[in-house]
Amino acid sequence: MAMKLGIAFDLLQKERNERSLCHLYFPSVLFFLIMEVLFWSVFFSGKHKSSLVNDPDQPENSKILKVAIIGAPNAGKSTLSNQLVGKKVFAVSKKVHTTRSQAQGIFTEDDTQIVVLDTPGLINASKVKRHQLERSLLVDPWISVREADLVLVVVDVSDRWTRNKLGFEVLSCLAQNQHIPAALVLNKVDLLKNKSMLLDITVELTEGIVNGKKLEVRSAVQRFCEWESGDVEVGVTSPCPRVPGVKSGTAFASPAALPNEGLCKEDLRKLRDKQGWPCFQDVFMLSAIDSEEVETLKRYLVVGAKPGPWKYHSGVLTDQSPEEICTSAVRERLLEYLPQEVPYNVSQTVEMWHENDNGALDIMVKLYVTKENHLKMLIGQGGHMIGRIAREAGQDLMNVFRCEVKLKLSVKMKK
Ligand SMILES: Nc1nc2c(ncn2[C@@H]2O[C@H](COP(=O)(O)OP(=O)(O)OP(=O)(O)O)[C@@H](O)[C@H]2O)c(=O)[nH]1
Ligand SMILES: [Mg+2]
Repeated sequence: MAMKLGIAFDLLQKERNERSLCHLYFPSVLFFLIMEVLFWSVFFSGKHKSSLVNDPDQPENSKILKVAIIGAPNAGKSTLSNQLVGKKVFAVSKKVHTTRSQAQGIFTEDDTQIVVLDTPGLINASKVKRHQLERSLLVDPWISVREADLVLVVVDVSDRWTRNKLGFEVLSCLAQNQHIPAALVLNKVDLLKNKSMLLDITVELTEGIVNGKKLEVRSAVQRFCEWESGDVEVGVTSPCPRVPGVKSGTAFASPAALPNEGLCKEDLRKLRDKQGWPCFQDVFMLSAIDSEEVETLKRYLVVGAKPGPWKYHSGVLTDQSPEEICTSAVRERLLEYLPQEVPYNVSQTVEMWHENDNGALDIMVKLYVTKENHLKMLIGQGGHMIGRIAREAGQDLMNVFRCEVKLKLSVKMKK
């Protein structure tokens, strides 16, 4: 317990810094400490799921904002989501389609709760069919957007093939949900040598219109200072000009449940010719790997939250179960170390989940493969590969669960 308390205190110190609280008195330190220990003990004892269904604690003037993070595969959506939550609760990898279904991350600060909806990269039905991907990859981003109060569209500015045009799926999703405010996030700015290109990219991806006005280039920080001083209203949708080339109609008034469901052929054709979206209310330029750069966006979300009841208890960080966090940590390593199609053809089941008396977790996961050569690659010479994946995924789980984790992996051929 002493160790747990020590760790919780480190955690607390980090969060204190992140929140930039200037004055923390001893009783409030104790309060946070108790809350933190309470949360993690709920997590360890496998009762995390029940804490999700328990009534959220509601402060007097509770505020909430549900933010859907959408974009092309590999744009950095999960990296940004983790950074916003302040903990790594979503899998990240350099390969596409790391995120297979929508999941929620939560950060709660004072009276405000931000629910971050991380989504799979937006793709079309033919790709899903061709690569035999799960249906959740197709529909989950759309479902998340419909639930959201704000949509963040993430674009990888380091990808010179995609950075000058919003994908058709992104445009279609925005066009069918025009009633939901959206902001553009230009990500991976650290990889861009010539930063002045960001201005051209912004003009292209917004058609030169932001917040209903012709683009004025100002830094996000300056804009943030204006909100703080009350000069700019945040969280209010500005009247969006009709999307040029797409006629107004009932399709846009009633959001579609499924990709492209609400658009007629003519609308779809016009969207295909479009490059950007003129209805973004703001633009952010950042590197999601850098917590400081994400801070401005985080403040924007907090300031934009609306009065309303919280969705989760303040101690909850994600709606994923511990088992889901475990399989996604393993998956992350599979994507990292195995070539091309191998990780996409591995399925997993959690065979055992046991918490010891000393609080340590014993976990056994079985990996199923369909091909003999995949089996060999996954095990590696002398079990080197599987050992490495188990070790590193186990380490990730220790960081998330903040306890000793023994993760064992076994591999089996699926008949
Ligand atoms: N250099 C740099 N790399 C980044 C940044 N953001 C994300 N990445 C990297 O980009 C890769 C993809 O990141 P993810 O967060 O998994 O991307 P995603 O959009 O969630 O991907 P899918 O779930 O597959 O759609 C990872 O290797 C990240 O480390 C950034 O700001 N800078
Ligand atoms: Mg992802």
